[in-house]
Amino acid sequence: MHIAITPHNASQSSKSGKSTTGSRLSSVRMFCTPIAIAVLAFSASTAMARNFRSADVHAKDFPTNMAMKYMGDELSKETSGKDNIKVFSDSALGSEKDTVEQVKIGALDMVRVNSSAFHGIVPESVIPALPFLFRDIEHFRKTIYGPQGDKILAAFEKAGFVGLAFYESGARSIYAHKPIRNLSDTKGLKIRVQPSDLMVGLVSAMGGSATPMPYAEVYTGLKTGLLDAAENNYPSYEEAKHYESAAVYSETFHVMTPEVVVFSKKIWDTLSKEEQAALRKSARASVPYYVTLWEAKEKEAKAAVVKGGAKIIPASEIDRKGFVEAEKPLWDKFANTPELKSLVQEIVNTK
Ligand code: GTR
Repeated sequence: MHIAITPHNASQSSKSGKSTTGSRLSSVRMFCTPIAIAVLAFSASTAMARNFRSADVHAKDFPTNMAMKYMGDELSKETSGKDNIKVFSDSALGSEKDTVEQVKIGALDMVRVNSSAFHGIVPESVIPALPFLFRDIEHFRKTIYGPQGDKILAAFEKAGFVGLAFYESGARSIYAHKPIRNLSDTKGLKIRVQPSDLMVGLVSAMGGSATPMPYAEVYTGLKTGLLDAAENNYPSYEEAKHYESAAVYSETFHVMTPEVVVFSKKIWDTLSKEEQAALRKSARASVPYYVTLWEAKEKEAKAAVVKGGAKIIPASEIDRKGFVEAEKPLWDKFANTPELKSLVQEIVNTK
């Protein structure tokens, strides 16, 4: 029987310098009856307060981080003040790739990243990032906050992660020093992408030269001319001040890759059933809270970049048909098993 009483961030030292966790373990060995085990496991799981550490590349007041704070408050209520969440914002713990690796090995409890950070790890995570998959935000919400999203979240488990929630991230568009209206405008441009094979493929299909790099480095990349362009939603375009050097935002709306909140499976397995249920419940509760903040943020950010001098090329001026045709082969390339294809079909068929 496995008794989970050693969460790495909740160890308490006794005066002798020996950890209480350690002395509990020796008691378990001495009184290894089912009742003793149950009592000890219970007292261990009720006694240890935990402040789960989570990472994010965005600033403290960005909707993702406000939602994590909300999730922490809910978690605290659910566990009578025992558990909470501490957010490390602004890439303080590294890039999205770095923090996902920390979560995988259990060095970090949880993370909120864009799901593109999982493209190489969880094949199902690629699906909601397929270019031009969603007809609109309603289509996205019906599926990704619905049964298809649940299936994709469940798939994180095989890779050592517990998928807790998706958050929408609007649509990503290309910004450069010039307008992007059709494929001839993207040809030859050096365009920063998130480190993901799908995103590299997406830009290559537009005739661009894809340059994967972490979010925190894009500002300098654009400023120094290492990059001609990048792609993101309005809130990130504004937050990271990319509009200072790539002042034309063309509404290509090419992907709607969601944000995802994941927990380390390694640490999850040390939690009580009650804590696991409380985490799942508080993550679910954070979604409508997030959506309200996100909707307001998208509008605010768009107004702020225009105020800051950015020019917007509206979706009505973009050759969407041309981009859709160029990107369509990526669906078969990345949804390359019968299971993945049927999940894509389910999403497409959802009205
Ligand atoms: C943002 C997303 C971040 C990060 C960033 C990027 O939209 O919220 O998590 O992935 O894009 O482009 O690196």
